[in-house]
Amino acid sequence: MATNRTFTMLKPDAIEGGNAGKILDLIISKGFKIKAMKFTHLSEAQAKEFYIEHAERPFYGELVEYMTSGPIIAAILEKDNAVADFRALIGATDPAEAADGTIRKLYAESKGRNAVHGSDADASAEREGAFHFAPNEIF
Ligand code: IDP
Ligand code: MG
Repeated sequence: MATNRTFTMLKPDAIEGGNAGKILDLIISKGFKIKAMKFTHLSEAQAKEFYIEHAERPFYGELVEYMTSGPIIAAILEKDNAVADFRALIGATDPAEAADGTIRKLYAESKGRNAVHGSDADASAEREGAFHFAPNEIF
C-alpha cells in the first residue's frame, strides 16, 4: 500500500503566486489521486520537525523561515510507483536544473523557494503523510 503513495506540499511561494490550482491540475492530469488534503500554515516547531533531517545543513534556518512564511497545501497522493513518478514530475530541487515540463521548471522561483515538496522514499512518504494527517483524514 505505502509503495503506491507519496506526500506533497504546495509551498508558500506556490500559494502566494496563485499557482496552486494549476499545479494541482497538473498533478491530477498525470494520474495521481488525492487521498488526503489540507490548507494549513506550519508553525515554526512543525517546520523544524518536518525538516529535521536537514537540521545540520546551512540552509535549515532559511528553509524553516520560508516554510512558515505563509500557508501551504499538504496532500497524500496515490498512483503506481508514486514516489519516483512524483519526483520525476516535480523535477530537480533547483529550477535552473529542472527538466522542461516539470512543476519546478514551470513554477519554482529558486532552489529555496521551489514551489513543491515530494517525498524521496516510501518511508519518508509514510512519515510525512502521518505527520500531517490522522488516519480518519485519509480517504
Ligand atoms: P528536495 O525538496 O528536492 O527533496 P532537499 O535537498 O530535500 O530537496 O531540500 C529540502 C528543501 O530545502 C528544498 O526543497 C528547498 O526548499 C530547500 N533547499 C535545499 N537546498 C537549498 C539551498 O541550497 N538553499 C536554500 N534552500 C535549499
Ligand atoms: Mg528532500
